[in-house]
Amino acid sequence: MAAIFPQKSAPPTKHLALKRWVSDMATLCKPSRVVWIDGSEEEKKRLEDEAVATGEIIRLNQDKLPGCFYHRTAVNDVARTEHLTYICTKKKEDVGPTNNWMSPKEAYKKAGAYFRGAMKGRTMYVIPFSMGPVGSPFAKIGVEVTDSIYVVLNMRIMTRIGQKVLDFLGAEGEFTKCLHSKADLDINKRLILHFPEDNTIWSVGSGYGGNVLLGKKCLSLRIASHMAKQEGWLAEHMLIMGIEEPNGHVEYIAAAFPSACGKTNLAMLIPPEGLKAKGYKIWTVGDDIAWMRIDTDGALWAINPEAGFFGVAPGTNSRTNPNAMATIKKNTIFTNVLLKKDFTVWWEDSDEPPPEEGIDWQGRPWRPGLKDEKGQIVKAAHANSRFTVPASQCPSISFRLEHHHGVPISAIVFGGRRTHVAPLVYESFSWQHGVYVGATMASERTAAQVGKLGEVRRDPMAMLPFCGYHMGDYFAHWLEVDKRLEKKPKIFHVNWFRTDEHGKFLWPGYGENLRILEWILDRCNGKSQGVKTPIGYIPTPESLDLNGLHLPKETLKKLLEIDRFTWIQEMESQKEFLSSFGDRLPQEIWQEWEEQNKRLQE
Ligand code: OXD
Ligand code: MN
Repeated sequence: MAAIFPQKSAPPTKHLALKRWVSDMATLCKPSRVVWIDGSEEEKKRLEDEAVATGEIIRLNQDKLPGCFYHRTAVNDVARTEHLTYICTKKKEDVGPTNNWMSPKEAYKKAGAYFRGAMKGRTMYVIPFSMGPVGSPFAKIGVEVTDSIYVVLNMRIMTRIGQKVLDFLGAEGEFTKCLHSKADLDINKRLILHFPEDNTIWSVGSGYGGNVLLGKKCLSLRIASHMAKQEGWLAEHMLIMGIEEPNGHVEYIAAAFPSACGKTNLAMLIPPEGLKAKGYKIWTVGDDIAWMRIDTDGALWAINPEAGFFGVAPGTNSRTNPNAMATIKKNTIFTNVLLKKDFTVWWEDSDEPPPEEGIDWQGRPWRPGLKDEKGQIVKAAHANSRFTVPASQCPSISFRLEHHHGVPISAIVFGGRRTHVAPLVYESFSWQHGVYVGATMASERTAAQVGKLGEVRRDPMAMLPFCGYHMGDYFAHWLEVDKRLEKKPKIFHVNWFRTDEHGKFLWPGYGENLRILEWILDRCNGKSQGVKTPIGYIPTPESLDLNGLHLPKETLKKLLEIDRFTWIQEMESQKEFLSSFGDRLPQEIWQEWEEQNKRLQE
């Protein structure tokens, strides 16, 4: 024990099962010491100094970027590796066709071999963390053990960590056991394993946020979706934002978009001039994850379980997201962006022109126009380079982020990145139809996943990589929620990414998206007009406030067009996808598909 806990004092908890688990993990990974994270400022400073000394992180220019640090991951470790991500349940059929499956026995054995002795010569940090405000009825506790200070520093930003969490956990509280080791960062020995039946996550061989900040995708989505199914709530890949109306009333929406489709930008939107003048204001509650429960008032209430943003850097600038730019001026960890000579950072499509020189995300000297051996332009920052920053620094942050009961949701918005097919916005006919709309959502692949960019994939409710159980059962769970909801949010679908015949975006996006949200909320309050189409209600041209936008009538027509021919093809592709769930696809979803198909054929 002395070798494992060479600290002055014993582990700061009375939780025997937790102490035993940490001790077992230390026996497996063989670190030289175990340090329990208390979450204090002194500890933060100590860890930063140590990680700077070893080169794990680089201290940035403290005059220009106070409290900011820089980190590079391994070149083959820059995005989530979905093909190495598994759900490990006793029965294979429980994970469905959209997840990789491994039996718990095989998974523990295989990864156990990678973890064995993996922390030799390193420190094992024990991070108690809370997803959701500590003590909130929504909150779930996890404990992550890791051999990476980068992980500790990121978890400090993304979650609530330390002694207060242990105190809340007490001697017997439930917690998710999260084990992480960088090991030797070998992609051939990388595994991201989820054991929903054991409330356990094991991640080995990676240092990329989405794979190693285990409170985020692994706990808050894959494990939590499983818990939510058992406990009757929803764990979703959704932003949450408040829209303050001219009369001061704030309405909240939750919106699901696949990774890297602008969720962070939408969540922090600044109203365009016309709507600002009307008195609209946006409050950011979350940019990635929503946990939603039906409360005693019969309405759907949501919290953002995270405390920080892990946002994509390239493309973030004062035009696309001024609030994010203001947020990341201090206390930010930048990963895989360009390091400038003056120890500040840069990325493609940022505010400043490219610097004359710098060190790129791979640690190599870089200058604008540099080409590789194949003659391709070398990017300064990786397309999935990130910033990690406390949500509290965001100028538009809602004080409700810390509210134990969260916010009431008026509308749920699903969105895809489609160049054709889906109109700018439409409203589903009912909750059941809305679940079908979410179930058949599709998008083009982005840089947040390893794979071929641009390829269209179905991504139901943006949960394809994150649903911790059979998606047929997941749709059934959404339908089940309907039965208990008394105040039902309306369900919408949006597509900001429609293009013309030259591939140019038809809709300006960003702040202008508020015009669509305004229509959505007006629909929820029975204040705006819709036209019935075979796929749902679309706005009448007059019901959208386009004041100051100068959008040609013809463009608006194209944006709202529902081309029956393309949609009939779309229905066939949906049918193929839905069939993959076999008899676990609820009949109600087939019924919605059939009725919509009929409406389109009429
Ligand atoms: C993310 C993702 O990082 O969805 O949020 O990949
Ligand atoms: Mn995400």
